[in-house]
Amino acid sequence: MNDVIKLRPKDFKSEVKPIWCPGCGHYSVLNALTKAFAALGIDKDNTVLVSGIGCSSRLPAYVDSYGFHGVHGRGLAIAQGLKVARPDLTVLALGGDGDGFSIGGNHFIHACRRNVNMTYIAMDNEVYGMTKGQASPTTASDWDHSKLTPHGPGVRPFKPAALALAAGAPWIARGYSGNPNQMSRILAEAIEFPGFSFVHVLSQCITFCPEQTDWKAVVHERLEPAVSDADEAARLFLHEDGFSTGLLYARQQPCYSGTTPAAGETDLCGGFRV
Ligand SMILES: Cc1ncc(C[n+]2csc(CCOP(=O)(O)OP(=O)(O)O)c2C)c(N)n1
Repeated sequence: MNDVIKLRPKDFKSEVKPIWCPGCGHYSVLNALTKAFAALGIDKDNTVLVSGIGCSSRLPAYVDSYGFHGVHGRGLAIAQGLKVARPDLTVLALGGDGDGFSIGGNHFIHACRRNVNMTYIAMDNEVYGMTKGQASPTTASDWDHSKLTPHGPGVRPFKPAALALAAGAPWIARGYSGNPNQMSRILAEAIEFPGFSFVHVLSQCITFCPEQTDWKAVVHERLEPAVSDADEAARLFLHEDGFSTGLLYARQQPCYSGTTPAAGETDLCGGFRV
């Protein structure tokens, strides 16, 4: 008889050692994700992590599954294409706030409305960590630590969850690196959700934003059940403080699965022949 071997979280870690700074929130996302994979009994051979560029986007190298390290801001485009071409795979895209909301912002809103069955994890530290601390779309307007914006970026940060909702995302949750157990549960639910699941993670960068250690005093769990009405969710996302965690919004919507190929048209390379 063949016993099914149950993998532990550490079995999902690769042999590559993370080179993130001490105290970086991304360690916690890695731990929460491998714990979620173990809890779900994820098949490594059929799982692909796709990322762009940034400290957070290094994460696929640290996981023992398939990975695709793309170019800056393009992880979602690659991940959606992969999932549509290979619906049998578990596909996750991940990266940072600079990667996902600045250069990749257009892909983000269209991924939300397209609703391909995959998970997107945005590790938001409100700064470009890898390029040493410039402002991103979620940086506070008066954050004056960067030489490029010595008086602060001067423009209002946007709220990723509100943007995701407005663009049509069917499932929106928020995690916090200081609460890896809750994050692991959120990630497991996100992977199981049949549609585009967006996990906004507050993942501190204490190297360039040491004040983010204060997040632990303001982050709070939202205890009410997830909102399923879009109007109610809009009110929630526009007025909440951005620090409420948990599954915030969930609603079943039709998924995009690509156009059905005509008989005999399953050769993906065909489209690229000249
Ligand atoms: C086309 C392009 N523009 C700019 C860069 C430089 N670059 C590399 S990482 C990065 C920002 C990463 O910040 P974020 O996505 O917030 O991730 P973090 O490092 O904070 O985890 C930038 C601007 C690049 N690699 N490619």
